[in-house]
Amino acid sequence: LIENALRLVVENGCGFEQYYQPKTQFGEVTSMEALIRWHHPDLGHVSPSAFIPIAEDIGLILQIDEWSLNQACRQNKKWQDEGIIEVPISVNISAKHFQQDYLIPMIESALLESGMEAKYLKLEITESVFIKDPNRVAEVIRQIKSLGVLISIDDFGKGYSSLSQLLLLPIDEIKIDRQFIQDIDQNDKKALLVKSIFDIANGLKINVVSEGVETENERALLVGIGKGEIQGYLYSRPLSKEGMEEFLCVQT
Ligand code: G
Ligand code: G
Ligand code: MN
Ligand code: NA
Repeated sequence: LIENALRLVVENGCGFEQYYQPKTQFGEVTSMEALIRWHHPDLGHVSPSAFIPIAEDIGLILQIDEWSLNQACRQNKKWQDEGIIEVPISVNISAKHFQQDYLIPMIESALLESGMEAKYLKLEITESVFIKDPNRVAEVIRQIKSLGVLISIDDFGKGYSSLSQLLLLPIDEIKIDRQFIQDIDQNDKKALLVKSIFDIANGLKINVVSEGVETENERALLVGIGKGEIQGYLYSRPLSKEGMEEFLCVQT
């Protein structure tokens, strides 16, 4: 059922919506993450954690991510042109793209079509991309970097995690997985682990994002640990375009 509904949405090119979650540093919005939303007339809201894996299995993920990428670049450029905000936007990209030849042309086309400068685009990839053919992945990452686009490692520490990736690849950012952030103020082991991640990343000049920050105590502890961005419900849930514009209005 979801499969057929997804096929229809992808074919018709509508039915998805993009939400945006701010990332902040010292309370200021420093970037944002684009997150896809799907509302189906009969199925209701279908979570991306449910439909993205299906889309990956049935070969629709390339088109979905292409939609997300184009939409994010277009919207971010529009916000820049309107003088609303000028920050990088992050787009989640499935590991599947690294087994195809379409990723680079897809990025080039999104930048060209939107007119957004490459330095405002960040791609979030998970560690799982490195499982298959790490050499090829490294080469694709270098090609992305040569376009001037930034690379972020999402859900850092969650799965197949290796510091050697950080040392060998031109990574711009890591996003520490929510499991390490949750209740960090009450867990000395988490705090110690996260502190050591910050130390290495700061030393390598890699940006650190703490994901899933929900409480003031978590935020305060993280700010004490090191320099980085905060993302989570404490500041804001993912917002619609209109919601984000309202949020930014209140902020400034
Ligand atoms: O907001 P949350 O429920 O929004 O997101 C759930 C999962 O879906 C996250 O792992 C997120 O990275 C992923 N996701 C959200 N939007 C996209 C997208 O456009 N493409 C891909 N590949 N994954 C996405
Ligand atoms: O896998 P990825 O990091 O791209 O997914 C981000 C997911 O985390 C999205 O589903 C987003 O809605 C969710 N998220 C963002 N901030 C918080 C938070 O503070 N708490 C929880 N529980 N989820 C969050
Ligand atoms: Mn992400
Ligand atoms: Na994540």
